Amino acid sequence: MKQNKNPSKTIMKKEDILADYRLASLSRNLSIIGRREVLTGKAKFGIFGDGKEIIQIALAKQFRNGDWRSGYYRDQTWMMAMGLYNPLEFFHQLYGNTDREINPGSAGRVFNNHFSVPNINPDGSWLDLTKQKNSSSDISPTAGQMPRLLGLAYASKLFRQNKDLHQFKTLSLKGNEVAFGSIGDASTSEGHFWETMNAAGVLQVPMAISVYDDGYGISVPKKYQTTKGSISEILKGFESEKDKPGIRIFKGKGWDYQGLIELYENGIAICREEHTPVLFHIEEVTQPQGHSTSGSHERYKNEERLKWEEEFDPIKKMKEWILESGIATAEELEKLSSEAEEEAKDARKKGWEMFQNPIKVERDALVKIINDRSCRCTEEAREDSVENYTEDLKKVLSPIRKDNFVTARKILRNVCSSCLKSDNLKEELQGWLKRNYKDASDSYDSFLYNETSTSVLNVKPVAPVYSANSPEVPGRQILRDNYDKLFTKYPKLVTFGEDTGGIGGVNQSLEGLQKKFGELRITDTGIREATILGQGIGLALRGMRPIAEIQYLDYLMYALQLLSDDLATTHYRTAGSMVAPLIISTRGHRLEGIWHSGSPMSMLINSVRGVYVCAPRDMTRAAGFYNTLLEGNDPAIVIEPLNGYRLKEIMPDNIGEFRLQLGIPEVFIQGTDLTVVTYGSTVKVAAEAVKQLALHDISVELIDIQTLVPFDKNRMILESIRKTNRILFLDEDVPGGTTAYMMQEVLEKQSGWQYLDSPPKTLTGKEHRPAYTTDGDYFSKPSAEDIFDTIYAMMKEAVPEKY
Ligand SMILES: Cc1ncc(C[n+]2csc(CCOP(=O)(O)OP(=O)(O)O)c2C)c(N)n1
Ligand SMILES: [Mg+2]
Repeated sequence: MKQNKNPSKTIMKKEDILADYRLASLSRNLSIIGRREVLTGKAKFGIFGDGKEIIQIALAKQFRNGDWRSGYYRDQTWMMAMGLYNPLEFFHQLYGNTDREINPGSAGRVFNNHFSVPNINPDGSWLDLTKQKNSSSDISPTAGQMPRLLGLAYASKLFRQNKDLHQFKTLSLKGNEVAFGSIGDASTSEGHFWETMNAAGVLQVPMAISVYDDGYGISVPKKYQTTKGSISEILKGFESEKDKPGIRIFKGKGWDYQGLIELYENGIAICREEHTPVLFHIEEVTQPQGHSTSGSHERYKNEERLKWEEEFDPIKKMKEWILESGIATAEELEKLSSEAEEEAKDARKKGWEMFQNPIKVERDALVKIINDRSCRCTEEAREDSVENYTEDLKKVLSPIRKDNFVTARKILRNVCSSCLKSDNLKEELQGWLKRNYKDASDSYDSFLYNETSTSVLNVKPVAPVYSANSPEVPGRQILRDNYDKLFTKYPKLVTFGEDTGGIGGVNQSLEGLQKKFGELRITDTGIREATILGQGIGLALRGMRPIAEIQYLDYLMYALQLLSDDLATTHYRTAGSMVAPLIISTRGHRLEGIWHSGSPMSMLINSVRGVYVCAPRDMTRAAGFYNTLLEGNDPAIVIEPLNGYRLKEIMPDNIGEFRLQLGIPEVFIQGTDLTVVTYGSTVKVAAEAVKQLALHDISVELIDIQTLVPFDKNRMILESIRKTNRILFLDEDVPGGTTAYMMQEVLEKQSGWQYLDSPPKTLTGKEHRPAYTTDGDYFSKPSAEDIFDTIYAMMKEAVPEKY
C-alpha cells in the first residue's frame, strides 16, 4: 500500500495555492448558505460537499480533457475546480430551476449537487468528447455510480487496444483517458462496489476511485459498515503483485493539501499510463454540517468526534499549513475568505432572483387576467371567492408555480361560461392554463426518449428480402449471420456477457465470431449482471455501440436497479443532454422452471420507461430490431424468444440490412370475429389456437405487437377492433401484468372501448412462477387449448345460438 512518498513534480506557485484556498472557502460558504436556504424553506432539500473540499481540489488537478467522472453528491468543489460548475449553478440546482440554459446539469429534475456534462449537441450529434472534461450524470442510489464507472474506464481500454478505433478522434485519444470515480465510505458496503472492483481488477482498466472516508453513512458509523473498519485493509487481497495485476491502493488524509496533491499525481499517472485500476482511500475526512439537511449530526456524533472534526477541518488545516510555511499572511487569507463569502452571498441572491422572477411574472400575468375580467358569476361562498384566492396568491412571499396553478384551477370552478367576451374570465383562464401547462410539461415531462433526428423512431424500415433460393436455417443462424454483417459494418460495435465470447453464446448466436473479430469486440465476462450493464452504460456514454448480453431475462433482475435508476433516466435527468444508446440483448419466455422461463415483462416495462422494449417472436424479427437500433441513439432491450434458436426460419437475402420499425405491430393472421393481441413466444402458441378455432368457424385476427414500448404508434389495434368488436389480451406474464398495460393502451389511450360488443378479456400465465417440465409449463402458462377455450367462450357468450 502506497503512502505518499514521492514528492510532487509540480512546483506549487503561491498564486495557485491561494486560488485553491479561495475556492475551498467559496465552496464551504456555498454549503453553509445552501443549508440555510433549506432550513428557511426556500429550497426543498440540500446535500453538500463540506469537509471534502481539499481532496477534490487535489483530484481535479489530475483531470484532463477527455477524462470522465462518475461520482456522487459530495463533489461540488471538484466540479468547480474543473470549471464545470459555479456558485450560481449551485443555487439553480438547489432551488430546482428548470431553465436548461442556466441549469444544464440537472434542469431541476434531480436533487442538488448531482452533476452532468452533455455528450451530445441539442441536435443529437455527438460532441467532441476529447476537448472537454466529461462527467456522467450522478444518481442518488448509493454505489449506483460504480458499474457505470467500470464502463467508462473499459472504453479507454478498447480505444487504446483496438487500433480500428483510433480513427474516432473526437471520442478518445487512443484510450489515454482516466475514468475518475468517487464514493462515500459507507457506500462501499454495497454489492455494486465489490462487483466493480473485482471486474476492474480482472479487466485492468484505467479506473481511479476515491473513497471519502468520513466514518459515517448518514448516522451509521463504520463499525457497522466495513469489516475491520477500513476499506483499504480489506481490499488488500485485490492489490497488484509482481506478475499478478490487480488494483493499486493508495492512502491519504482528507486535510493534507500537499500530501493529497502528491498522492493523486502519482496514483493517476500510474492509472493513466499502465491502465491499472487505482483506489485512493482518503481517511480523516470531516462532515462539518452533517449528512444533509434532513437531520443534524449532533444526534449521532459524540463530543469527542465533533471536536476532532473541528480541529481537522480541511480548510482550517490548509490555512495552518499556509501560515506555517510562510506562503501567505493571515491578512491575505482573511481577505480571500471574505471575498469568497461575498461571492457565495451574491450568487445566492442572484440565483434566488433568477428562480423567483419567472414565477412572479407568471403570477402577475395570472392576476392581471383575473383583475381585467369582471365575471364572478357562480361564486357563492366567501371563502371560495375569486378575490380571496387572488389575494391569497398575491400574499405568497416565495411563490412556486404550483401556487399559480392551484389558484387558477380553483377560480375556474367559480366562473361562468356565458359572460360576454370582455368580461369572460373562464376562456381567459383556460387559455392561461393551457399555455402555462405546456411550458410546465416541457420543464418536467420532456426528454424521456430521444427527441432529435437521431431517435431510433426515425429510422426507416427495410423489409427482409426473400427469393427462391433463400435457405431455411435454425433461428440462431439468422442472428449469427446478422451479427457477422453488423460487426463488419460498425467498428464501434462490441458485445460482452457470460459465455458470449469463446463459445459464441449459450445458444450459439455468435458462433465463431470472436475468432473472426477478436476478443476486444466479442468477449466473455464474469457472472456479474449489474456491472455488465454498467459496462454497457459507460461505453455507450463514450460513443461506443455496446450490446450487453444478459444470459436470461430472469437474471436481468440483478441489473434491474441500474437499468431503472441509471440507464432509463439518463436522457430524462440530463434534460436531453446525454445519451447512452446501450442495447441489452437477452432471452426469455418459454423454457422450463422457475428461473429459466420467466416473462416478468410488467416488472420490466414498468421500471424502465425511457428504454425501448422489443419482444420479437422470432430471430428474424430480433435481427431486424438490432439493425434498427444500431442506426439510432436510444437505449433498448431486445428479448429473444428462448425457444426460437433451433426453430427453422428463412434466411433473408439482405441479412444485416433489413430493419424493423419500433412501435409497429404486425397482423400475423387476419380475421373478423375477435382480435388477439400478444407478443413474443406466445404468438406461435396463439397461431396454433387460431388454426383450431377456424375449424369451428371462428375467425380470429392475431396481432403481434412486436414492441411493448413504444406501443402501437399508429393505432393498428384500434383498426382491428373496429372490425371484430372483440378483444383478448394474451401473454405469459402474471395476471394484471403486461396484459393490463396493453388493455389500458388500447381501451383507454386509443379509446378502443367504444368499439367493443363483448367485455374485453385477458389471458395470462399463472400468478406463480412457471414450474419445471413440459407439464409444468403446460399448466403454468397459456396453452393453445386455453386460448381456444377462452375465445370459444367469448364467442359463445356473444352469439349463443351459433356456438
Ligand atoms: C441504495 C440506497 N440506500 C440508501 C440511500 C440513502 N442514503 C443516502 S446517502 C447515504 C449514506 C451514504 O454514506 P457514505 O457512502 O459514507 O457517503 P457520505 O454521505 O458519508 O459522503 C444513505 C444511506 C440511498 N441513497 N441509496
Ligand atoms: Mg461517509
